[in-house]
Amino acid sequence: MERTYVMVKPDGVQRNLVGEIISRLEKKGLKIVGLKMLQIPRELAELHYGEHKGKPFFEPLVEYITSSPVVAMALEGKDTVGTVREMMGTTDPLDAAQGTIRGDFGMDIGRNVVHSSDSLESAARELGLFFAPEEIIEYKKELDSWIYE
Ligand code: IDP
Ligand code: MG
Repeated sequence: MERTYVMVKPDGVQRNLVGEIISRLEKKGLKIVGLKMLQIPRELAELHYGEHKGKPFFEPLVEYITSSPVVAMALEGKDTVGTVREMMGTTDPLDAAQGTIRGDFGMDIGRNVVHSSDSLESAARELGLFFAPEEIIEYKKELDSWIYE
């Protein structure tokens, strides 16, 4: 089992896409093990997107992600990092396949609705940035045995 960090970005929240996005992930069979809304402080945004510091889109990206609340999630399941990346689609929504979240709901690379970790290492790092250990809850669901053999 893997855990990944997923976030509905400010545009997703403003455009009433929180339920739709959580619903897709939930229906796939991913288990929500952490969930909250927050307004990201600048320092946290700069840490989260640290790998992009110095790039031309860094400053607008930090402005965007701190402009309005986000919904942060920890999701658990088999091969979860890769699965959610596929469900999310490529960075530019205009290139993203139809049927993916970005492909279905986005029009601009600077407003691409959702974030998810790109590797197990970034997942661990990002989950650590956004959730305190006690905010991630390990629990059993009756449905587990209907989702995994
Ligand atoms: P990802 O979100 O698909 O992992 P990254 O390359 O890690 O894509 O970029 C992080 C975020 O930075 C993107 O989701 C997008 O919001 C923003 N971004 C990336 N490239 C550009 C760009 O060329 N112009 C504007 N924003 C960008
Ligand atoms: Mg990325």
